[in-house]
Amino acid sequence: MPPEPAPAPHLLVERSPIGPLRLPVWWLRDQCRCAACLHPSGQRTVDAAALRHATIGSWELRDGTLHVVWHNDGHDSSYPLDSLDPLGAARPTVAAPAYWDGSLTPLPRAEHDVLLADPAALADWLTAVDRLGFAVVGGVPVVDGEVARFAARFAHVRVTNYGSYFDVRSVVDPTNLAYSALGLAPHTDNPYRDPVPTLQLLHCLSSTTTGGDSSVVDGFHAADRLRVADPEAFAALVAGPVEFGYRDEDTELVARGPIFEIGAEGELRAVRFNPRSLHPPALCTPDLEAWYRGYVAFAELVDDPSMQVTFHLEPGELFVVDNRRVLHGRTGFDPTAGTRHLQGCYADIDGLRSTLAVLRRRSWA
Ligand code: NM2
Ligand code: OGA
Ligand code: ZN
Ligand code: ZN
Repeated sequence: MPPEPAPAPHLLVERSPIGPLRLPVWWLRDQCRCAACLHPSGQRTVDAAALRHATIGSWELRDGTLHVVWHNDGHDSSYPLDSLDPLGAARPTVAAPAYWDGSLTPLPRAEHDVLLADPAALADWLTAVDRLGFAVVGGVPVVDGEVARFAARFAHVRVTNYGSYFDVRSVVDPTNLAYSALGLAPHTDNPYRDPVPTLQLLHCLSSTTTGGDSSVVDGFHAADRLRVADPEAFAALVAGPVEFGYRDEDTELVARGPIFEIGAEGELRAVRFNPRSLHPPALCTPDLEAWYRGYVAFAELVDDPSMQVTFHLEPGELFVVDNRRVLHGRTGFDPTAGTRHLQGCYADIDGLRSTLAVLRRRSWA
């Protein structure tokens, strides 16, 4: 007997109100949203491995809906044509981030008690974090651990080797330069971690000394300026990856990644920039000279005051950064002239976006 012909991999609907359609059979079976295929939770129950057996028994187009009876298991599916979305129109597009520099005014800022009392104000503030990659809060209680409590109101705190939150002040024999009085050039935190925390918060508990001014820089804007000025150096920083590490008595972290991480559509997804924890690339690294040209030029760009938004955190003030995009730094301070005590914590931006989406669902935004 001759072998059975393989079933057609697609269904051709030559004449439909929305034009001719070529529908891959496995895709079509996967689109079914009947009560058996879509659990009341909203999660799909379609078994991916079983798609292999899907073959169409019969189909018809009636009242703007495609009806299919499946040959393999007798399942019935109905697809309103407008749900088939041939142009992909229903897919949400991600808004391109709005780049900023040191001229940004006013600063994205809100008062703590307003954020807690008014969901619309919280939605606006979270939107600023999402679009600009940073925002400030005033009037935060000057209480130990408040930074993590505040973060937990809109995201999930990321516990690390530094704890669920950590003190940032000058100590004798610091294990991390953040715990000294030295200035810190703009950087992203924890590139030696995989995955890198996507949010960082820093909350000021006391500040009576001189210096210790904070700055934030739009790393995507600076990277884009480098791309225009020196495409070859930019490409070397994309190609990476390079190694970052951190070690102390009971921690040893190493992770690899490029300085500039690029998404599927060529968009910037993340910047990793932290000279303190970089392991300089090996001599055999391809394009090493272009890499260093880009690395130094990027450091100059983010050090340029015209790119920086600068402020002095007072007790009760806090800022949050998107740690994949916005670099933060501080000027040095005099630890003998007074105190400077911040507390910080890490959290993740997926939780922030979820909170924002739920607020929008309830039309607070
Ligand atoms: N601290 C403040 O990524 C870094 O190593 C920056 C992080 C120690 C948690 C400092
Ligand atoms: C940090 C950091 C800045 C500051 O803790 O990661 O960069 O203002 N601190 O102390
Ligand atoms: Zn179904
Ligand atoms: Zn830092």
